[in-house]
Amino acid sequence: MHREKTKSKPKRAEPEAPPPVVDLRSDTVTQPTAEMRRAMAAAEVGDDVYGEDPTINRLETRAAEMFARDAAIFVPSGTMGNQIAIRIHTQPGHEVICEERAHIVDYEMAMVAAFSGCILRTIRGERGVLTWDDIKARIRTPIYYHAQTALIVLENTHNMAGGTIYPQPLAEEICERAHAVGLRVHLDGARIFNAAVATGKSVAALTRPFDSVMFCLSKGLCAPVGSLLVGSREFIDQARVVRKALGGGMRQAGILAAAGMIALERMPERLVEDHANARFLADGLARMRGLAVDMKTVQTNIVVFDVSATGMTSFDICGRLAEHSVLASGISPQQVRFVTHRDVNRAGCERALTAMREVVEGKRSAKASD
Ligand code: TLP
Repeated sequence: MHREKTKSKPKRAEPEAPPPVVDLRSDTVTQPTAEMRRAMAAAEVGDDVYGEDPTINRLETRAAEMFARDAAIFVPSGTMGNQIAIRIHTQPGHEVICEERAHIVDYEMAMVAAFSGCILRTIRGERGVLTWDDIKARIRTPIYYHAQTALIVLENTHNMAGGTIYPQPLAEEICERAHAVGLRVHLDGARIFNAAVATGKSVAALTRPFDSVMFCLSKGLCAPVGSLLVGSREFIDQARVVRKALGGGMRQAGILAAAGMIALERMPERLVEDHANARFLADGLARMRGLAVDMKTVQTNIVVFDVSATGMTSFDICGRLAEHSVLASGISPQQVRFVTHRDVNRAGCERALTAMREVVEGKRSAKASD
């Protein structure tokens, strides 16, 4: 019997593998390093609520030493660290002064009100920086029917202003003058190691005049979880109570501290690479029509730029970038933020620029053919 030859099926082209994602949304997306994962697996642990976790104890001692303070406490997040500090430095009914775009204003919900019973008095500072004169003008007079100013919170580096570094003489002056009139000053130093690497100053020198400092291990330093609060022994003793009240007592947390220890000892030095990549991105973006970058703000690992002249919102742009496997954040309808970190190398930055060029130029050619 004659059998019809079965036709061989035409080969279907293999679908192309999508390019790896370039994630510039934040340095919080960094993965723990292989060394961190090994240290986590081998960590010696105990119950930290009993003060018996040796790895947590080592991390806290080392952090206090690096910041030249009496003591430190490990907290699950930067947000919890800031809120614990605000609670300790204030009483319900007080005012807290900070810059208008501070993390405690925009990204910690209304916790200053809900948890500490205070209101925020915000002031716009050029590139996120307030001077003593800006602050002095907003301190409440000591009349009993005014909410009294109790605390000033500064942010170094200033995230939403574009990763700007607080000029040290201004920080020193603010702390000195604030202390002279009985106010305390807390530093949100989530990215203080970026400031230290960029200025060549130690974190101890940058933070010396502040009453308390919060810094994060989980951003450019690549630890999976955790921040520390540093300050006087009395402040840290109080912080331990408030942390527990918030449900932040974390038992065998040495697993996290083991990664944190590597973050603290080994990761700061490589932040220079992130800073160079941020510069590279900013230079490329500044050359694209419709994008405006204030190059003076590009001091560390963050690039915030204005997209209004493209005719698109930041959210449209981020959506289109995502189609090119490049992720970024729209931080206001007009502004996009790129944050560089260990998991995006120079080639990734080049891809981000190519994608941005296509998004911006694509929009222009679509307009031209309208
Ligand atoms: N910042 C995050 C977001 O919450 C915006 C980011 O992607 O940059 N202080 C500053 C200055 C921060 O930038 C952040 C996180 C925090 C505090 C809070 O830290 P976590 O996220 O650990 O609560």
